[in-house]
Order: sequence, then structure tokens, then C-alpha cells
Amino acid sequence: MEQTLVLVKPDGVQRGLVGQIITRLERRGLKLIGMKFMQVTRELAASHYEAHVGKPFYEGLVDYITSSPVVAMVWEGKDGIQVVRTTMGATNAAVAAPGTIRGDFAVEIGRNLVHGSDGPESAAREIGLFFASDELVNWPREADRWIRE
Ligand code: D4T
Repeated sequence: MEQTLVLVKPDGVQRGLVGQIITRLERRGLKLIGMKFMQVTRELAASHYEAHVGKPFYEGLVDYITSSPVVAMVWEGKDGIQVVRTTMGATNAAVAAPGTIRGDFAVEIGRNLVHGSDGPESAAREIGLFFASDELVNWPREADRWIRE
């Protein structure tokens, strides 16, 4: 099973889209194993976005993610990283497919509502930044046998 970090970014919280975003991930069949409502500090943002240091959009990205609270979550599932990213849609919301979170609720890259880890290594790193291991819950879900064969 793969675990992945999902953030509902400040625009998602401010626009009242937290519930709809969680609903889409639940409905897809992913399993929630951790969740917290929090303010991202500039220090945490710098760690989370360290791959983007020096890029022209970096300062704006840190300003954005620290501008208002976020909902941080860990979701689990087979191919969970890819399943989350296809549910979110393209990073640039202007070209995200209808039916995806970004394609239905967002119009540009700088206000793209959600973050999802882009690979197993970044997922492990990002989950470690946002959650202590005892904040993740290992629980059996009865519906699993109806979601996967
Ligand atoms: P996140 O990290 O938000 O899920 O986005 P992605 O994983 O899909 O995309 P990314 O790492 O390439 O970009 C991180 C973050 O930076 C913003 N961004 C990106 C931006 O504002 N302008 C840009 O030109 C790029 C490339 C959007 C997402």
C-alpha cells in the first residue's frame, strides 16, 4: 500500500471546499489514515518546497501556503500516489480535465487548491514533515473488499 500527503491549500479552506475535496478522495476508494488542521510556518513551507528554491515562483508559493490554514492529510491505497494525482488533475488548473478537483474548482496554477506528493520518496519525506508516526492510524476498512479484488 502506498501512502501520500495531501494538503487542502489555503484557497481550499477559505473557499469552503474542504468537505468536497475530502469527499472526492473518499469516493474514489482511498483510505484516510491521518488528518490535521494547521497553519504552515515559513520554516515548514521551506522544507516542503525545498525542490523549488530559486525558481521564480518560489517566494509566491511560500507566501501562498503560509497565508491561511491548511488541512493536511495522509491517504493510503494501492497506487495511492497516482490515484490522488489523477483525482486532483493537472498542476496548472487552467488545463486540468473536468471531473478532477482542479478542473472543477480552480482556474490557475497559483491557486490550485490541493497538493499531492509526486512519488514514493517525496511522499515519505513530506509525510514525515507534517505528521509524527503516532498521528497515523492503521485501521481495517470493511469496504476494502468491495473496492479492490
Ligand atoms: P503541488 O506540489 O502543489 O501538488 O504541485 P505539483 O506537484 O503538481 O507541481 P510542482 O511540484 O511542479 O509545483 C509545486 C507548486 O508550485 C506552483 N507552481 C508551479 C507555480 O505557482 N508556478 C509554476 O510555474 C509551477 C511549475 C504550483 C504547484
